[in-house]
Amino acid sequence: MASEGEEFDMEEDYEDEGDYDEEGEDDEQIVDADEEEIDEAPRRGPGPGQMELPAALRNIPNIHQILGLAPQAAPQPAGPRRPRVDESEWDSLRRLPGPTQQKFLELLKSLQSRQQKSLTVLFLGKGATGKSSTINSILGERVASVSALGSAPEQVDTFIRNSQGFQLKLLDAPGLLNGDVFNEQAMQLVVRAVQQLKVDVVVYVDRLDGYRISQADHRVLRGVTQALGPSIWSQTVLCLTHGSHPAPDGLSFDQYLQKRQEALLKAVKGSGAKGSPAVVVVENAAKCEQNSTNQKVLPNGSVWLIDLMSKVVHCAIANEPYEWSPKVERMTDPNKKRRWLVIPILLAQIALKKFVIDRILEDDGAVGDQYGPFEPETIVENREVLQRRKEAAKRRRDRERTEAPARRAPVQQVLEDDSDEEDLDEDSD
Ligand SMILES: Nc1nc2c(ncn2[C@@H]2O[C@H](COP(=O)(O)OP(=O)(O)O)[C@@H](O)[C@H]2O)c(=O)[nH]1
Ligand SMILES: [Mg+2]
Repeated sequence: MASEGEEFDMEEDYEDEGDYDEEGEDDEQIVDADEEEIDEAPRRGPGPGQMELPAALRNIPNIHQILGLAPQAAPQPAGPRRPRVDESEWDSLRRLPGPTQQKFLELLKSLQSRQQKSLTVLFLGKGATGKSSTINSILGERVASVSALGSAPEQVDTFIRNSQGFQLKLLDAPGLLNGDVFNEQAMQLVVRAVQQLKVDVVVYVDRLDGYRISQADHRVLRGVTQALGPSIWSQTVLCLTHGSHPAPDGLSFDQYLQKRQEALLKAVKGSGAKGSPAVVVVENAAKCEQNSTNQKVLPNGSVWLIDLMSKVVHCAIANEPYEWSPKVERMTDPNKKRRWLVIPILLAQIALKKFVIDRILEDDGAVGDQYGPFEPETIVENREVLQRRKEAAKRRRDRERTEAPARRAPVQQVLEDDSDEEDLDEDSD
């Protein structure tokens, strides 16, 4: 068995790129997403009077003047890619083995019988774990672009397939790790996507063939919990790809899976998750074993595509759809967590000014001015005046409180107020 801290050599599995079961696929229909976009992009060739130089000459300084050619325009950087939305009838469902098709339709019907006409599933995880490949496996067509190195943080792509009045919506998110750092930018793209629709289930994708949970894994899990809220995990299915990888060190497949899922679930819990996701193992590669009805099976005989869809649908049935709310952000964003303290602190500051600082300043005015302290007798007099003013103000407030203001004649009120002022003036004299 690999020692603690060691991980599988991933290179071996990267060779599987493009090695999908395309049985019955019409190759002409399957267009790689990236190719499609490159074709649509306007081509930028040399303009009139310009000539494309051989690569060897391009770096020679002033080569265009030397050859008497118009300089070539600097290449324009490509803008960010727009999110891709691919919607069509789910014709490719017919390419899946018969029993898988039947089970899928049954599952969709069980949702429809609960008045649910769509199922939205968001695929999350680090890059190159198999999110896009798993989407392709479910749809039965190679529509999400697969890359051995994981795609650069781009966009959340949406694949919508309609079947008999039901809509399956699969959201393919960019990888959540950038080097060793949690990819905030990718997470923001995900948050923006889920702000616009209700997600029924999240499928968090990782690989079965990993032996340890790295700091980077913890960062990603914490990042997801913070961005989407701790209860997102109760409507998540943990999907482990590369399910045919041989179990190491004489372990049975089930023991191997047990170890890996325990470690991952512990890490999920450690991220602050509420609830624990169901676990499913998948094998997207064409080399995957098949049973007598051409369904792909894991080493333990499980028909994983059916297992995956069953767990996703059960998770959707068991939970209300996830709706992003700004509360999540307030709860998890350390800057916004203590916002409620703003008003109490403000009130405390006002009270401090009124009852402490103002009184000190008032007394300060009685004991001296900018030219220095007053004579002791003046201080005593000033303090007496202050005291009388306070008492008069208090008497007036008490009177105002006890007398109904509506019953008092305005003239009487004015007279009373004036008499108070006179008292004070007399006092101060
Ligand atoms: N052997 C094997 N390879 C897989 C599996 N799933 C994905 N891959 C390969 O892993 C690489 C990354 O897959 P991709 O779907 O692009 O990952 P994403 O970045 O998470 O979308 C590709 O080379 C796939 O061929 C799987 O279950 N088994
Ligand atoms: Mg991908």
